[in-house]
Amino acid sequence: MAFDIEMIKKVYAEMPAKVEAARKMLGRPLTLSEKILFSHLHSDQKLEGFERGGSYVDFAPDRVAMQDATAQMALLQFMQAGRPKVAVPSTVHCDHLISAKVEAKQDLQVATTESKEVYDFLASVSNKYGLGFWKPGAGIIHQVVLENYAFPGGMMIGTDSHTVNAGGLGMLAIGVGGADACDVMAGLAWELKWPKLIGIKLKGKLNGWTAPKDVILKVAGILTVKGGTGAIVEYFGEGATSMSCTGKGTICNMGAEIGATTSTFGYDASMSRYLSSTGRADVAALADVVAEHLTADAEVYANPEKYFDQVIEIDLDTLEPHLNGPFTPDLATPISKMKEVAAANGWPTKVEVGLIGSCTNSSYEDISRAVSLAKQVAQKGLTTKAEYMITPGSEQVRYTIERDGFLDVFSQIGAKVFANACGPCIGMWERVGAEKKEKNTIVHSFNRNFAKRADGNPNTYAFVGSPELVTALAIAGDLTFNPLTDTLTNDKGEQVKLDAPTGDELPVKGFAVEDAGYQAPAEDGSKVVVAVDPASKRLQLLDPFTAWEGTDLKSLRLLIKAKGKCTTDHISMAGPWLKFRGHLDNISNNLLIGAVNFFNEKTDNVKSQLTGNYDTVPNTQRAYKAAGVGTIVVGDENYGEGSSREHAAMEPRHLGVRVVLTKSFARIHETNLKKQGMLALTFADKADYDKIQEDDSIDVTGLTSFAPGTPLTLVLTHKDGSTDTIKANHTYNQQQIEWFKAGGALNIIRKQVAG
Ligand code: MIC
Ligand code: SF4
Repeated sequence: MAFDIEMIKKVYAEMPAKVEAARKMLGRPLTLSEKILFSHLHSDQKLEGFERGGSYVDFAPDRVAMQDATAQMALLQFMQAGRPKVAVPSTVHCDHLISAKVEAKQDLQVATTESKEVYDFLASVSNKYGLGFWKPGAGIIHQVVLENYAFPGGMMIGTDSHTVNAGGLGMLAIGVGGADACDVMAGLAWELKWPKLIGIKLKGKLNGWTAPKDVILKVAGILTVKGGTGAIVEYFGEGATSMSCTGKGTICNMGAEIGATTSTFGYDASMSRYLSSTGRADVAALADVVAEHLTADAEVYANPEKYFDQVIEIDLDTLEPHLNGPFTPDLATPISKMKEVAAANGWPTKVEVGLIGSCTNSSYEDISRAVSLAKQVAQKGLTTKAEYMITPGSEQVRYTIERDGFLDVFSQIGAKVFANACGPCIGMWERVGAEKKEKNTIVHSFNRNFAKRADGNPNTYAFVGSPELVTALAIAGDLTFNPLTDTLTNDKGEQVKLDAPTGDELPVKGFAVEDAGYQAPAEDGSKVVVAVDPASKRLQLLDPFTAWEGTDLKSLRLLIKAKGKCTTDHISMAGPWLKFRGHLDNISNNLLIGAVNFFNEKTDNVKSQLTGNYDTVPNTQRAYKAAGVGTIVVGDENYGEGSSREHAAMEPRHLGVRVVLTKSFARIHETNLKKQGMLALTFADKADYDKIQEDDSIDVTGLTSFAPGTPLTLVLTHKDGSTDTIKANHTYNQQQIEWFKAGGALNIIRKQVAG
């Protein structure tokens, strides 16, 4: 039986009336996204025709999921909220802190020793406050959620940007910072700007070498890393219904890479099959009853232009396998063009390592299709040229693929199987030789490929592809190998072609697992003690941030003007820093160390206006803090793209940065800054970015009359005494302005829950 089945029953029982009320109010057919949004309005939220991209709306999500690297901060905040138990079903998943070094068993053992303190903390908080706990080794959050918790028509939030993966099962699943999760677990409303809607019609059917991954790689190429910002992407058409549920998950997962709020698909037979196969026939039966509400009204898909803000059509019959990269997930190259494009750009074409798995692509179908290629190595007298590595997404998948003999086939091509965890995808890869910083190429089926992400080497060129293509390229050892047309030389000197991959959508013998790694919370957690050692290097209880002083901000110093791409990886790096995710002061030592200083093009090297000398960003900022001098960070477009990690907002807050002023923000990061009581502003005129100089002293005025929709004024005083006055826009609503005034949203929650 499924977890929390009573909650699912309630959602379905209330859905028809809520959908009907919204349809009547709008007087038109509804998209699936709208049906889910309208049926999850918070009880205090009035039903109205919300403005897409404009209205802030209060929602009541059905559940919350958190992974260990973000759960620590989310739960440290929740502990301050003063509630005895979480208000909605919530889970914690231990997946980000396990390094990939030797192989699964050994690596897991090392992690459970090294991170014992953190795991014990998460387990005891979960036990006390009623959260489900998934132990290290159980799997990656999004895969475990898809296998156990996601349900068609539901709404969930998760403290990880790839929470969107659950759209594969027809949910609206949205990535948020820990403070948002904390609100929902504390029983408060969750606020989101009513999204715009992008419809993607999938014509035709996937065939041959083309996989679901190629759909999203293509979409990323079209929309770019910013193109989905503020929007929900809804997929439909014959290509959607003919695709597996887990394939849909892959597409939704990587929707994070185009900045989309989330992505989703209407309920169909593939979802019903997946639910039944993962032990949730009960959920499928319930969904069948309300099936008409779990997809858009027929008129919507017949005339999508009328109902979506943007419509894109992709023909799966002719879609080619793609490789996206290097260094950004939206640089899409069809495999047939790779020879030319790689040569023109000087990309290294020898593939050193192929990696499959991660939360994005580790379904049974993915693995079985990759196996069909691995089998051909022996059959056709080939050898695998590159190293090959697998990170299964869950223990259930791992156990099942082992039972079905897939791991044996992989081991014949020399594959390494790492723990069911994020591993190389998040820089927890102890890759031999990475410290030499050699220029090299890897291909993987993960979702992100920002510089240094996988192995810390800035000269690793990482390309994202389907598990099938990654496997073929690992066999060939060549980035430009096009398996559709090219041949390989075998041990007899013959030219052989790889046959197109084949596989099973779901295990014919069903899924199996011995210990899935789940730990239920205590019925009564009131006696459970959560201990945090004050001397700990990894955990630190939070102190509330101070409230706004009630005046304009005067004489802020420029900490850094970041140039170009500045993702959350640049602001708060992962990899070796993950171990400090529960200790705000210690992790603050990585503040912006990856950002490029506009004035000298260097990373982690900025001028201190206190001394005139250059130093690291954290040192410089700590000196400002000690001197009681507020600072400002300036950024370029889509600042804070990537992860949901709120550390990227809490670190600057903790160290005394007051304002982040950019050309534009990524959604989650902007909210995280607001939640922590920071000022997140954008240039009213983007060209004003050029007016910011290295020695500027900056005043922010208009704060005493800070109001929604009214821009603020910034006065830049340059070194030579001249000044520039510029306008800065913001998207704060009244509630968010209160957060700013209180010094952070948590200061308000604490009062609300107590009162
Ligand atoms: C990621 O893929 O970057 C992460 C690590 O999963 C992050 C969360 C984190 O920083 O902890 C995400 O995508 O939100
Ligand atoms: Fe883990 Fe990578 Fe998925 Fe993030 S994208 S949850 S790091 S596997």
